[in-house]
Amino acid sequence: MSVYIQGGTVVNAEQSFRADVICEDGQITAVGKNLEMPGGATVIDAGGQYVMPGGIDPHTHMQLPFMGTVASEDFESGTAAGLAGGTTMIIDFVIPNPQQRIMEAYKQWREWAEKSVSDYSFHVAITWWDDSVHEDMETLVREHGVNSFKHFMAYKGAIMADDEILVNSFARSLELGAIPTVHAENGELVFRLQKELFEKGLTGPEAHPLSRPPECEGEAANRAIRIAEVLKVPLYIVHNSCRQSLEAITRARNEGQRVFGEVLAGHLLIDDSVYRHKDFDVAAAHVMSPPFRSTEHQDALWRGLQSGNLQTTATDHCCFCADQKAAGKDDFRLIPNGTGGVENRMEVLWHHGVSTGRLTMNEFVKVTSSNAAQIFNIYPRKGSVSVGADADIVVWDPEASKTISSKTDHQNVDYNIFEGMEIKGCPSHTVSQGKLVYADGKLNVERGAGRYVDRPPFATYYDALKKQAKRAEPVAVKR
Ligand code: DUC
Ligand code: ZN
Ligand code: ZN
Repeated sequence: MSVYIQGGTVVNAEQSFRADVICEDGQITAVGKNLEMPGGATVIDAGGQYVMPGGIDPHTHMQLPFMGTVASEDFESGTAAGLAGGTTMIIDFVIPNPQQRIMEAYKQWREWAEKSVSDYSFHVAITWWDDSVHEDMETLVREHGVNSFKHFMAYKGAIMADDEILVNSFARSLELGAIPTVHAENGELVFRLQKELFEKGLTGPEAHPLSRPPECEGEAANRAIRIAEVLKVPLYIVHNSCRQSLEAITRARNEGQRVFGEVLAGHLLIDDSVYRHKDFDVAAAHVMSPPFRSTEHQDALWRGLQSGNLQTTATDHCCFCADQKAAGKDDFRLIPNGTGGVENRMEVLWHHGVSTGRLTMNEFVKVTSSNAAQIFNIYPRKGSVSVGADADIVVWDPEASKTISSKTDHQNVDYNIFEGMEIKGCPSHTVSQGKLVYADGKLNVERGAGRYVDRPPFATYYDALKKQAKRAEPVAVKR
């Protein structure tokens, strides 16, 4: 099976150039001018279009059991929606229940994900601590291609990781050559504010952002950063939504600390007025954590992306339909947290990022694909249009336009947070593992075709970090 992408402009993170691209047996086998077409190849005419690495969404939650229900988008529908939007790989999350053996949860998620139509991988959440967690982390890194562990600093009474868990897990991550990641919100403060607001009679979705102010996020981001600093381990902070957490990241990076930051397409483009919408269903459809913020924060996040202090974009795709959101009709604390977007991330970022001049095309490739591949150690297998890379490619038509709507998208959720947004610049074709899976608005995917992608540990760099940590050891005074 081969695909010949003819006459386009290849856009990688580091450069753009005119070239044809040949994909054979799942890999890119040639990139150059006037290449000879392999016999029987599927031809994509990319004249006037950009040929870019398929997107990597490093933060999704397909069919997540959460807050008494299960996310409506499963691995099959969710990865298909991703392909329709040019995203050819997701990194989802295994989230064990506290006290559940993490290997058991990992196996469960692997089974659920077998029906994926595009490639995928898993971060594994550390929601509790004992010797079995310590042991299973090693098994996951050494035998199962996991190089990142996630910590929820919020969701008290459920999956929240307190400082003891953070310290144990961050230290273990360094030993194993894995990167810790955090959802940074101070769960104790959120719990208290939620209770206070509810008792004052604020029971609707308008209370959601008030219960999770930016200061709660800034505090948690800074705490995680300082813990990582003391333990000398790199850190990745997911879904930064506000100036406060960006400032904590920027400060740490300026001090030479290895801290990475992710931003969601939704946080860049949607403001907190949505929570004051008169219709409960609309307001509840936007309930996710951390919440959408005021425009002051959006401006800061764009600057973070432009300056390179935020490196990746994601969606936190975690879909719940209106009947599920209705669980919180009388109590905003019970609205299942989550919104979609895996299908729209790349097009809204192109429209609001590249077309506005905030990002160059190469920066767009970095923040939608290559940086995630590098941070999670799968580059250049993913995140690059180059010989030897996986043939995961999006052909981008800068002239195509559309209006985003849940009526026409492929996501399995009844509300699209970008509903009605008019955008210019969309994928015309998506190639996944060397097969043309999306063209002319139609998907042609195969259940189960997606592969689990192993992500190796960061051995060499971490060896140096461990030595550095050793050198810093204090010497006892002999008396
Ligand atoms: N935030 C959400 O909105 N949903 C899933 C988990 C999370 O952290
Ligand atoms: Zn989160
Ligand atoms: Zn999440």
